[in-house]
Amino acid sequence: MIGYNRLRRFAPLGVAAVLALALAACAQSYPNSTFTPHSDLGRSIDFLWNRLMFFGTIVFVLVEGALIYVVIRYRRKSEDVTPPQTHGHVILEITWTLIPAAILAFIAVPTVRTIFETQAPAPANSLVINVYGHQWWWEFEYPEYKFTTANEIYIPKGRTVDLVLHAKDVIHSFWVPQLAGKRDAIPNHTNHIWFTPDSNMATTVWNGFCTEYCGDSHGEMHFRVVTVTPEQFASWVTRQQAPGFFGPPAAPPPTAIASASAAGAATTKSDSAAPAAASTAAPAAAPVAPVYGPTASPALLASYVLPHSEVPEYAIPHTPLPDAIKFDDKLTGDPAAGEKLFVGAGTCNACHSVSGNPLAVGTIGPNLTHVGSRITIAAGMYLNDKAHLSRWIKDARIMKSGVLMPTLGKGQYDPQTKATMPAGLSDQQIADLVAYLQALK
Ligand code: HEC
Ligand SMILES: [Cu+2]
Repeated sequence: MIGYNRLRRFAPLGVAAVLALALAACAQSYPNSTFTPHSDLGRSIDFLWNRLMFFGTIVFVLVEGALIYVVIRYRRKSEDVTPPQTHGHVILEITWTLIPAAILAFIAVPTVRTIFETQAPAPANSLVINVYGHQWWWEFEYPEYKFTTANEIYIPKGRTVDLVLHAKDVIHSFWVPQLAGKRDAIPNHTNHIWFTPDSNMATTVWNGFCTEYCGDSHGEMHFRVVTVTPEQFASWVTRQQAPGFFGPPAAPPPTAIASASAAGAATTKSDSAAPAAASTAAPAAAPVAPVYGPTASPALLASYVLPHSEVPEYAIPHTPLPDAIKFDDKLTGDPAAGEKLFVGAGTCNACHSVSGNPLAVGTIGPNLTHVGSRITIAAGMYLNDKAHLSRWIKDARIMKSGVLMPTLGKGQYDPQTKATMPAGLSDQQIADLVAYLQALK
């Protein structure tokens, strides 16, 4: 028998364990927890888990209880007495083979049913999104709407999404804990994962991860899923389909405004002066320096994108800026100059696309057509703002280990080639590029 003293010795331990459990239950929210699913797929997996946990706990308590009882009841009571020795017990052995077999069969039924349910082809009217895992970022293509984006997807609540998983290099795995996953993205093999986000859930952001080790920056291969209403989704799609543009329509330069108003005055004075006046006014009507991308229409600018003020705290990256990269943050950039640099001499356009710009069709890096409206850069590693963008362009390889994007800042050290860039972009040129990228809303 356990003595009273021994019980008293273990009591504080027991109390501490109970308290720890109770405190754990007080914690607020776990944004990356699978235990609060917001989709049909998430719930069916959660159901399976809960069920197995429930019956598993019963088996555990029974088996451990029996074990502890036997250990105490039949322990060797003194050095001189040998406990009775038994060999073999046919009925007992048959029983402890049959019971686990029955338990396994019992578990197998719901498990196999769920596997078949979730492996079946997606319903016909699903929203198809082609997912390509890259080291270390995600490419997302919406074939129905004919556009491509990276590291961030919007999906309408209540409509089934069918994610078609591919990989461009090594095996990756797709996981959004509160919505869906995990399922592997494998080179030369197509996997599907489909689910329907709850129609009554919030318009908000969910964290997604790569969950198959894929190299250096596997831990920094995140993405964001934004669940929106069908109306917000339709509006967001019109923005994504539009070519990369420069923000609000450019105002005509002051001299053009002056000549246009002069021409207007001339027309009211006499009809005979009108043809001459019209010819001088003509240049004023032409938009100013659209370069390659068209300027934004107000309707397009009004199209939906989740306001950054509504992004929940858990979806905002806090990776600190590396000290090794110095950048003059006071510089202001010129987006038009930035665009010229972007397509000049294969600097960025060798790897990046900006739709609408025939000179920027690279596919090695993320599509940047609307990069200015994204929450993060570098697959969720950094906040998408001037400080991070500029340092990223200056030395991406210090910002994120192993990236394909080269070190581009003049005089910067490239940790992959272990060389210092003799030539390269100046801080002013980088500021121009940042202004351009930020304008690509
Ligand atoms: C050799 C190909 C290559 C070149 C050249 C290149 N990039 Fe990249 N870029 C990449 C790759 C690959 C990534 C993705 C890295 C990651 O997140 O792991 C990337 C990521 C980015 C991102 C972050 C995008 C996002 O949504 O996460 C920006 C912004 C960017 N590059 C801008 C530029 C600019 C500006 C230039 C030219 C000055 C440039 N890149 C040149 C390959 C390249
Ligand atoms: Cu990975």
